[in-house]
Amino acid sequence: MRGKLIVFEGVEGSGKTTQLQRCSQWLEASGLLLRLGAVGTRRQIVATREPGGTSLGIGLRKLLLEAGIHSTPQPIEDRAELLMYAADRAQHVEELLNPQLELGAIILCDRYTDSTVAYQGYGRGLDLKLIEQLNQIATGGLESDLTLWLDIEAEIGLKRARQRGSADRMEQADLAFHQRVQQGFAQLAASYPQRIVRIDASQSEDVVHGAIQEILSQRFREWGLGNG
Ligand code: Z5A
Repeated sequence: MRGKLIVFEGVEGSGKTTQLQRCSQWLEASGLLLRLGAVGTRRQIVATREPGGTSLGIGLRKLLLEAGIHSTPQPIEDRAELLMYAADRAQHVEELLNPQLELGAIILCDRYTDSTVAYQGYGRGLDLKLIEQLNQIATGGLESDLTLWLDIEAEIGLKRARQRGSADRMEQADLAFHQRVQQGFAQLAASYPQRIVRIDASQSEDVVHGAIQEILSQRFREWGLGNG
């Protein structure tokens, strides 16, 4: 049976990376997922991210997040940035996501198409229809099966991210930018209630992890992939 694409979304410092890692460890250890086919092979759990889920993507990620901080003095233009995220995604879908889904993997992906709507659309103010078309081209129509939106005020998320160390190019954008991004995620969650589930990410790591476990256990049962 084809696998599932589960995406973690939210503003900086919302806890996506932390929760994705915990979720991956939990899925590996829990035995929650039914085995595949008659021989009973385990489903692969694949953790990946955008930008940077392929070797091309690693190069693009470096350019996107570091340009203008250390080396090139010229800022990346907004439309150029949009196309770089799209190129990263097109490669990721073809090289990793679709082949792994065909093999039945459960993919946990740190950011996907909604980030482009939130950051380049709401944050930078680029045309939302154009972004929708570009997402369609980059993904060939591959949508997430479930998106976990870790909802937290932009200010609190940024504070967490900055406590961690030096800020990259996107983290250096002003607070108003990150608040527009946050509004973008809220708008997306309101528009796609079936696909996007909101989680209160201002709570402790353990409480957020517990909420994710509950949501995923239920979804796996609905999808016919879970035990019990
Ligand atoms: N971007 C875009 O513009 N368009 C696109 O289409 C795509 C991406 C795909 C990716 O950078 C950048 O690309 C991103 C958007 C843009 N902008 N930025 N910057 P990234 O992958 O390096 O950064 P990120 O995705 O924003 O991740 P992050 O800053 O690392 O945040 P996070 O993954 O959500 O949080 P975390 O690393 O798990 O936690 C941050 C800190 O908070 C850390 O010290 C934790 O220990 C702590 N933490 C986590 N959870 C909690 C709780 N519950 N309580 C207290 N403290 C916590």
